[in-house]
Amino acid sequence: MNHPQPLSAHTLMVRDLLARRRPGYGLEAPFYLSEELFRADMEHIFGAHWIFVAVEPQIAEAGDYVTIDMGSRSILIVRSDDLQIRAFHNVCRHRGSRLCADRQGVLGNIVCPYHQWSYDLTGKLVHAKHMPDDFDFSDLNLRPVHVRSLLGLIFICLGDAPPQDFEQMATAMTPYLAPHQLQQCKVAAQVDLVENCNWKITMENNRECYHCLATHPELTVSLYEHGFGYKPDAHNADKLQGFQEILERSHARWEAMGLPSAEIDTLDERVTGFRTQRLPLDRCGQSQTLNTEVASKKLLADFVDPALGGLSFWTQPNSWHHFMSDHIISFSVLPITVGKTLVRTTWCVHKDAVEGVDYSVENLTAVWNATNDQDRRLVEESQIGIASGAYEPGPFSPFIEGLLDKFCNWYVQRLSALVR
Ligand code: 3BY
Ligand code: FES
Ligand code: FE
Repeated sequence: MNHPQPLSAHTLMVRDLLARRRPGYGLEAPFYLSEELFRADMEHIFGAHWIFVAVEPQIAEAGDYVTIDMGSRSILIVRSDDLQIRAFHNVCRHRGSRLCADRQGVLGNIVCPYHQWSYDLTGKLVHAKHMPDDFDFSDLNLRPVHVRSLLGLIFICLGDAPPQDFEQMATAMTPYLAPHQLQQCKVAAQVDLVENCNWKITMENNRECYHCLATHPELTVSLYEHGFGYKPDAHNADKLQGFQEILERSHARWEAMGLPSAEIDTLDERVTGFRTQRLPLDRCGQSQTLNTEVASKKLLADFVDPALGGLSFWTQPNSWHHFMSDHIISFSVLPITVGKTLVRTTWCVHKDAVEGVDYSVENLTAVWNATNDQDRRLVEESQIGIASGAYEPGPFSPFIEGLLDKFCNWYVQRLSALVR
């Protein structure tokens, strides 16, 4: 007969913290500071969910690869000769060397730098010198990682049994994303920013615009103040009504053009929680640029109207994206250590857009480079305050921090389901 194992002190501590979380309030300090919680996050959140890591234009051709680091993990993502996208643990089956140290490049075979064991792009071990004649290569293929592309957005799952509801997200999102044709784009710029904070502080900051007006002068040129998940209160009802009218008019226009625009929100209802909505942009309404006009004259796909607002797509636990008429911007948040987080921002334009003619990288990246840097300062100050010992979780605004609450709800639910 199986006797249940007693729970370890660590598991009890995590379960106690999860059980104590007050909905509508922030998380307690150990969630941002404790090595044990970080291990739980890496095992149960980043080790078991669909994680957004890259876009297909980064690996457009056979042999192209990128490597992704999450905590101590390193993952190799390649496009094989049959043009499939494949992902593997970036670890040699001989004595464990990391295979590819670079962030991106082109490969014929995957050759280990240590003793040159070689794997083809399907992960099959094809060459190992000085091994016995009857050596069985077939046991020693690279360990695969689950990988899915949602119309060019690449997600991986390190768990053995990936959440099945990725399919539901893909089905719901396909009509929204398909018109922008990310797979026909090229990467115009990619910037890595390391933030000295826990990854959840980075994500929480993304899930509210309470801070936007005071912090983001460049972004709020194009972003409507009331466009980010506000609920009416006594002070903003009029302005919100005004935004609602703009939203309805814009949605009617875009839907008539075959561009789905209505909100879908499953952020704290699904394992693979996500949210989308096409949001009008202010002024010229074209793009998240300093003058709100398109950054690339060569529009995406077959678009002729530059004023398509921004289709936003947010996924749990680690990404957000804005699809506009002229470019697509994607953000992937990847934990490095408990107090260090990578924010990788990727700007894509039409693959035929010519730098210096159709767009400049400086203009394309100006708003979000500035915004990311402003956010970096906010999240680093939060980490410092939370680490000071005086922090206690405070209440969220029920009017403008609803999506932040959903992020925390999702996180607490998922960890509670998996920490045993
Ligand atoms: O880009 C986003 O998803 C939002 C918009 C404003 C706050 N946050 C950065
Ligand atoms: Fe890779 Fe030896 S560790 S070939
Ligand atoms: Fe911000």
